[in-house]
Amino acid sequence: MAAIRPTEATTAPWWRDAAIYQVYVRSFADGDGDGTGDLAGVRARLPYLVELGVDALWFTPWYLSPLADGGYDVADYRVIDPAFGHLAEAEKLIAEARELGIRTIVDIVPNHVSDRHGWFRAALAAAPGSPERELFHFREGRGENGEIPPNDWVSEFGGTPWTRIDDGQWYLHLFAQGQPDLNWAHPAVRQEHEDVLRFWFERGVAGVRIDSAALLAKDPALPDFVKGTDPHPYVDRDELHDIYRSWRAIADRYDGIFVGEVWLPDSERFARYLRPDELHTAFNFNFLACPWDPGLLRSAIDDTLAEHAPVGAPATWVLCNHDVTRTVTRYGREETGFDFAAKVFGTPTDLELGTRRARAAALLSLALPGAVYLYQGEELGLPEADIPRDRIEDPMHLRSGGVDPGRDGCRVPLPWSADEPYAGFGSTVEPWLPQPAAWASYAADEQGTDPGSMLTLYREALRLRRAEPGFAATPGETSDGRLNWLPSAPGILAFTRTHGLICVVNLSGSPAPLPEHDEILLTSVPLDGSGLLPDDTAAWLRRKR
Ligand code: TEU
Repeated sequence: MAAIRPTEATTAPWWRDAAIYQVYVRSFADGDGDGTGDLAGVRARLPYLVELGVDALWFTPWYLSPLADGGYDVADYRVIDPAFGHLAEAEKLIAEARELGIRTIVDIVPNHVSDRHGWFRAALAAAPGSPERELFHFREGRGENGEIPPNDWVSEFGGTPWTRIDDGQWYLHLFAQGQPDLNWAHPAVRQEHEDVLRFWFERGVAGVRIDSAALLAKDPALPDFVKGTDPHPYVDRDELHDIYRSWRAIADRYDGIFVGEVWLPDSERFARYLRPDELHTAFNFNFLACPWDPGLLRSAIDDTLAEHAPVGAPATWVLCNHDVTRTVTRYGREETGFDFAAKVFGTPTDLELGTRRARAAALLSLALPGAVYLYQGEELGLPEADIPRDRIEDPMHLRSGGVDPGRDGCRVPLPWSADEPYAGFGSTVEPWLPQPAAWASYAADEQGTDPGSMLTLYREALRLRRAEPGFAATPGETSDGRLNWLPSAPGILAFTRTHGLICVVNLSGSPAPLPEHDEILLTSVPLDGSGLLPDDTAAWLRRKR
């Protein structure tokens, strides 16, 4: 039933070249009609994911949560939020997907818990200095009456990362107020997370995505932040590597894998997380944030491969996720790179241009050596949605005083069928985030029968990527770095993989000749017969000799 790669590639570990689909459960499909996506919705859509041709699903947090940050505020790791379903259903989903050849990756958020988590409630009920408070970072404030936060850090979501409670102490939260940071110097914190890993591996998951993986460890003195200080008081501290080594030992017992969310500009520091006894993979944010520019893309690809090679880890290629501007929108703007700080309301966007580039970028990223991540709706070419301001729930927006548009624009419930209410999301009431008026025109059912749709392109590309041995990781080869640039004109990215496969992308501004080839496997838009590749277009070719 599950398609497996032909011949020689069958023994390379699956995660070295997997296509992994990110499911934002709340917005994927609504099985019970209440306006929120759920596990029943995912189970009903498994055939769609099989047809799409993905190897694994990464589920954003599905645990019990008051949703102060879309589920990244976890109240209990061993309980599925009732809005999504229940534990037995998650187990069923994991098993059903596996039967269909699709593995499951769960999302663990070790930096913080929800303020409704049992540990934090106990800490609030206990006295300053109590063992319960030791699991978090509680401190006295500064100033005459302790009215000034304990240090000058800034929350990842803006404002101070400290909240004062009734007895006068403050607690640290690098993200929203409802996400108190755990004290990773405490052995009980380590013990608990190791148990949680075992809990999910025991339930058949194949991997774990580690949220904010470089932020867990803090300088115990929690000093003010002095720019340029090394080590940083809370980013990329050496203590983390010991934590991930013990996690790796657990994963190895279950044949499980990790993908770390590691945003670090320094590639040498980044690669340290990917040493053979630490994480298997980490997200490649340099590629995700890279503008649509041939020189910058080529350097991002080269740098990525060069930084992974010495540690033997496969690269990951990501164009979009639940935190960033949707690909077709980003590429249709003047600034085609991604930067949290640059997000503003009302940015002019040329969606036709953005979509054309996103189609080419899909073929580029799917042709690169390593694993590739695809965010739900990317295969439908969904644009970033404008959410009415009074409906935005994202704490990034709320904590910016309404200035930052936040991340809800990429989290809108998916359109499944053009003719059904709420574009077939499954709800009988309005979904938790409103869908734009044009949403039905992106519906999966219509795209599925349209040869020119984004969905058809992704299906075809994923099918070829799986069928062609030239796209696969080679067993025994640890760098997966088999990419050779072809000499080409300025603005053209052209490279070969093995078995004669060629990927070429034209960013030169005008039509360009195709590299020498015997066969055209796939193009991001139909070619006109002139033998030229139009601007902002990609092709997969084969050369027999
Ligand atoms: O994102 C982490 C995150 O937001 C930071 O890495 C930030 O993007 C970076 O420091 C740039 O400033 C994860 C989740 O993906 C996100 O949805 C959550 O809101 C966040 O963690 C908190 O759990």
